[in-house]
Amino acid sequence: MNNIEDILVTRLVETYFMSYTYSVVKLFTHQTTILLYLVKHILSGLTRCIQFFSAFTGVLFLGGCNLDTRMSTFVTKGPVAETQYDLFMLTVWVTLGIFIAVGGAFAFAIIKFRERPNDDRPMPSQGHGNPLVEIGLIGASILLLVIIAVPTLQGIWYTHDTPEDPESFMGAWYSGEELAEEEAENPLIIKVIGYQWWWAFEYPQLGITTANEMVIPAGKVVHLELRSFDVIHSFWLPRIAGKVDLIPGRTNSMWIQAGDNFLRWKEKQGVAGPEEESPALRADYAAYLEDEIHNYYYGQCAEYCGDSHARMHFRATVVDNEEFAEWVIDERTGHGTPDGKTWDDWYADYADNPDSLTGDLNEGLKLFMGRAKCATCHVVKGNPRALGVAGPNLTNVGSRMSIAAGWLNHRIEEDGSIDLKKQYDNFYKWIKETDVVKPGNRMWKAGGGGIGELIDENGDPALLTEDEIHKLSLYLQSLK
Ligand code: HEC
Ligand SMILES: [Cu+2]
Repeated sequence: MNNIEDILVTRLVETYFMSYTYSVVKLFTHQTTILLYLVKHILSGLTRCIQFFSAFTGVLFLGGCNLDTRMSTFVTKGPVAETQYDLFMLTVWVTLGIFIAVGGAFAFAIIKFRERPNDDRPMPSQGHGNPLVEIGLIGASILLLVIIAVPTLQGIWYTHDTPEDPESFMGAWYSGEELAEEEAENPLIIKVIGYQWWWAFEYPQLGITTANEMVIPAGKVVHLELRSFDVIHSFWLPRIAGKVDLIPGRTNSMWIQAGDNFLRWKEKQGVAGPEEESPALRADYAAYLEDEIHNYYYGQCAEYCGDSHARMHFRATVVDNEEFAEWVIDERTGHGTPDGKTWDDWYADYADNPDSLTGDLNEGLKLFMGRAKCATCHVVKGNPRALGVAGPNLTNVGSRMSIAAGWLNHRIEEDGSIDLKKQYDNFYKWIKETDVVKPGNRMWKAGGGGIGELIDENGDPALLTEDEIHKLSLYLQSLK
């Protein structure tokens, strides 16, 4: 029902933001055609001419309003996005030059040789096949393409080859323990796995996995390995890096960096010499990371991948080194039982005397492990029996700012905190009508395993009741 609408919206969004060369060239070719058409048809009336130009500039101004959105490719945070932005602008200038030259010649010809009333001038001489002009134009086109192609290729290699930056080596900034020795000279590695329609983020060096909201340190190189579980997806975190596809059966790689490293930042500040180093300068750099980079970034799957593609978002939380280490510990520790029993005791009660486990959270957990079958698809770190991997890892899901791969938000934009009421509503809504929130998703129907297919002892459909959903929602909120 919503699919066509989703596809349309996604396509529009994609087209709008797309920074591929061909779209730019196309845009300008179209503009030339439209402009010529308009010039031809409105020249007779000066008023219409004025209308046209005010509309044209109006459109330009409207475009200007949108540059600083949360998924803008124009407000870059870090070297990868910056390189891609520079390439985009180079392409814009080259194509703008072509547009002005071609459009100008066209407009000139149309105006100069237009038909006038009672025009009895003879037909101008018709020239054809001047070798100098033809070779010149071909040469100019080749030159322009080379001007675009060389930095494009450089940009592709730049994005692909993770730089060796000693300041980004895990050993240089990661303050948590348990770092295997050989990892000290590697950057942080994250395995990004695309699923219809959500993302898993594995941190192999740290032994943790999270979903839909990746956490990365500010100013450090992060190496990404991109894989897909099913169809082609595309990783796109506009402010930090452009798109790279996740392709079934192969691993693509790229690197990202939220903010500049010390060296690059110094160069931009115009601080002399790469060797320049002082505590005051370091403090300024730390302030730059804190004020400009430390933030919450919005990403989106950028390759049409099925029903809920438009609802396959993700987030990147950029934190400082200490916060990162704390987050890793939180993720590793996971969760205990609602009233502090050991898991062994809880499971003993659950088997022998489930009625002794009372209270909303215990009820929620019992449903999670039992009738609602949540644990068959979801991991909750700490809980030794919640080991399912068909869905997102739910460790600390109560601390995340969104669920359903970023589609249901509960982040308060002003201060970055969680709106608890909204969070509850989102969990509730998600469990109650998963299929409506994200059409086609794999939690609702999974070939006899999804929650839209729950059955009772007699084999009759038995969807979760409102009270059950309430308790499950409270339980999920407590996972933080
Ligand atoms: C058949 C496997 C399966 C079962 C059973 C299942 N889930 Fe899921 N769950 C998924 C999948 C797949 C997703 C990702 C859906 C998407 O975003 O497209 C998901 C997503 C979620 C999310 C959002 C996580 C995030 O970070 O976006 C929550 C919360 C969740 N499930 C809770 C539950 C609860 C509670 C139950 C039990 C009532 C449950 N799930 C049962 C597969 C399952
Ligand atoms: Cu996708």
